[in-house]
Amino acid sequence: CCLNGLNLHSDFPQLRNDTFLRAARGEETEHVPVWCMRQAGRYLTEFREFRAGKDFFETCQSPEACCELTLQPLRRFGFDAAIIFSDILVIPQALGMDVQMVAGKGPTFPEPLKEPEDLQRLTAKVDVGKELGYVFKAITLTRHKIEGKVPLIGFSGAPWTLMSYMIEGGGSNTHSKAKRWLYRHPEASHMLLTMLTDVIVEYLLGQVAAGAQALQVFESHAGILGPVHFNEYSLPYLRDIARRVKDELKEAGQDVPMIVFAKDAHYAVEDLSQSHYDVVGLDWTIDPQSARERTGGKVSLQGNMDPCALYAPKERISDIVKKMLEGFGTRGYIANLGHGVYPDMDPENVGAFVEAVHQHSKQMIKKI
Ligand code: 1CP
Repeated sequence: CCLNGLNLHSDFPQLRNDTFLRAARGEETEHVPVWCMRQAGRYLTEFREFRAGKDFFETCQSPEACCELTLQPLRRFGFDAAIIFSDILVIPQALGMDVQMVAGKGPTFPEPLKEPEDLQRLTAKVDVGKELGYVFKAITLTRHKIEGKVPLIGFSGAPWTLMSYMIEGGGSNTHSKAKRWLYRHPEASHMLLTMLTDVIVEYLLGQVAAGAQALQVFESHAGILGPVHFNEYSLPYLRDIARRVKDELKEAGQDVPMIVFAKDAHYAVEDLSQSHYDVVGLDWTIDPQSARERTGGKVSLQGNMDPCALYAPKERISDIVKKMLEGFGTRGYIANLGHGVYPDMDPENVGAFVEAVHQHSKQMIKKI
């Protein structure tokens, strides 16, 4: 009935395709499951039409809109999982920060954190159910409307990635304002990361209670940290999140796979494979075979085709997918891109990617 004091939703339609969940646990499958980061996005005409004239975060706050946008890519392609339509920046909003999505510019914080004193502006004890209940509602609704076709993934940004947005005030190439804090204000940095971690843990548990069947944590800005800073400001918090979420889930008798995606953190692949996550997501800068060797079968792997390979002709995509499958092997593997689909990509090529994963992997598995 309960998870961390939260009401566990049940009575969902029975899951008909659990390939993604089995692969996450390293179990046998008939084909390699596949989904794409940003599979709900602007490369789809129906997405652009639906979003036209609507504010981005208002869209995120509407459970019906999130449900529709989550389901759109499933109507076109044979994806083996869906990811709830939302954004990682709903957490800074829940902490009391103003975040707007500015057309042509991306997410913008009119009043970013500048100095440690600014931490006092943040809500000390966030009521996650109240501030982010709209995400939980979106998950419950979508889990019903998905009709058991595929599992639904919930997600959160990781502490360092969220911290960097809160200080930079938006996207950045250098992340120098946020990194300045790491060098100049290490204590305040740890304070902020701890605050974020506490909210993220509750937020992820709330998503499971609402119906999420897997969880992904996005450390999208890992690459800007070197190994030393990653070990101090990212990894301990990623570990803490997985351990705390897993402990609570275990107590509630829930088995929900967790995925960590630390973009451009190839130096940390061994550590990530021992950080309590079931799956390590990889970007395209790491070779599949060496990722396997370095993680030694301890976890499942997810990724990692260069998104730009979707610009290639379809036959070429098929060849690239075949090589990728041969590199990772078909067991304990979830095919994905190494980052999200870009808005100018051809949906047909996304379809070709999905088809190629299914077709080649079925043949490879038959031969074993
Ligand atoms: O108007 C629009 O539609 C804007 C484009 C867009 C979309 C489709 C944004 C703005 N966010 C999203 C949805 C989203 N964001 C999803 C759900 C959809 C899906 O994946 O199918 C998810 C999982 C995210 C997560 C997210 N948001 C991340 C982590 C993944 C990653 O890309 O590394 C990050 C970094 C963000 C911040 C963000 N939101 C949007 C943009 C353009 C950005 C990046 C800004 C920047 O740093 O430049």
